[in-house]
Amino acid sequence: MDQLDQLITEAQTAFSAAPDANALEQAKARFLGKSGSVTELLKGLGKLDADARRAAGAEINRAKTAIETALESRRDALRNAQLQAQLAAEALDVTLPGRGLRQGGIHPVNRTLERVETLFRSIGFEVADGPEIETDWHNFTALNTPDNHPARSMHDTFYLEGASEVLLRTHTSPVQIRTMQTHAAKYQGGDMPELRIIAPGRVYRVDSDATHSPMFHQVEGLWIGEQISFAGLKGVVIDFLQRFFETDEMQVRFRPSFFPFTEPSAEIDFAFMSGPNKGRWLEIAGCGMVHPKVLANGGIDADRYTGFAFGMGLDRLTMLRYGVNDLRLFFDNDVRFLRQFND
Ligand code: 2NM
Repeated sequence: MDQLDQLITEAQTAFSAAPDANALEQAKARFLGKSGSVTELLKGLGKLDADARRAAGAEINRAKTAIETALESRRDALRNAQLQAQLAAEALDVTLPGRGLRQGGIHPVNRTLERVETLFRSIGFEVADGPEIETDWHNFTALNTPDNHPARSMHDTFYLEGASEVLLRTHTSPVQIRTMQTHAAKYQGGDMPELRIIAPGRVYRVDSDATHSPMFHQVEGLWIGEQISFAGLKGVVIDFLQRFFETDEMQVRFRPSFFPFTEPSAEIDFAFMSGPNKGRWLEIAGCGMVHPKVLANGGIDADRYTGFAFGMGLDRLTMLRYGVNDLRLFFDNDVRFLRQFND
């Protein structure tokens, strides 16, 4: 049986020397394969008589098991080595500090919006909103805009395809109409409390150059009650402009103008009394006393209540506050531009 022990040793040596799984399988064939040493020994058993065959068979099987065990243990060792190598190659230092999340920022126009909302809320206004896709009635007719008014033309207003009475709102006034209607309906036949709202949001006009974008942002204000006057309008607007631009060193003027939805109407200009824009009149808003027909379209008793309204561009407010000279910068969304408002 020296021969068998030697065979076992030979196999163990061969398996240990196999550098990888392939070499190991080839080494295995030399001992356990179809014409391997162990198989040949088993084939030789037929020539022995029964007793000798039983004894030799047992010994050969013991050797075979020992070789198989050696094979299995080498397979394990190679698998393990391979796994260790892979783990080492894919090593990850979980104790490293994270790279951090790149933080987003508030868009400058939204900064202005938040500021405008805060300022108006502080004097008792609520923020109203409504649909950007509007009916011709809410956007024009209810606002006393004549059928032949140029603003209604397809050169100025985006109409939805195949729908002559559905359009992208050209101002946020339809929100004012809708809010008036809801408010008036709530107090039908009784005393109606004052309505004080601003309506900010996206509006759309067929227009595109350095100072006009087909989509821009507007905020409109509306104050309706029993004693609401143009004097109140001037107070609210002047106070807002001084607080928004953080200076009292400012002149404000109301220039007579015309809007279908207000009477009388005015354009509002202001001029800084110091700083780089000192003495230059800047157009900032339009305003007026809400036309009685518009109040009536909002369901409000125009014999009892009056109101003022004003509208201005949030984009323009933002340009003036931060000294931005091209409106399109707000819509390119180049982070190098936007980051400057978030440092
Ligand atoms: C402006 C200028 C003047 C305005 C009118 C109304 C409504 F719906 F109450 F009649 N809201 N906003 C208005 C008036 C808007 O924007 C330049």
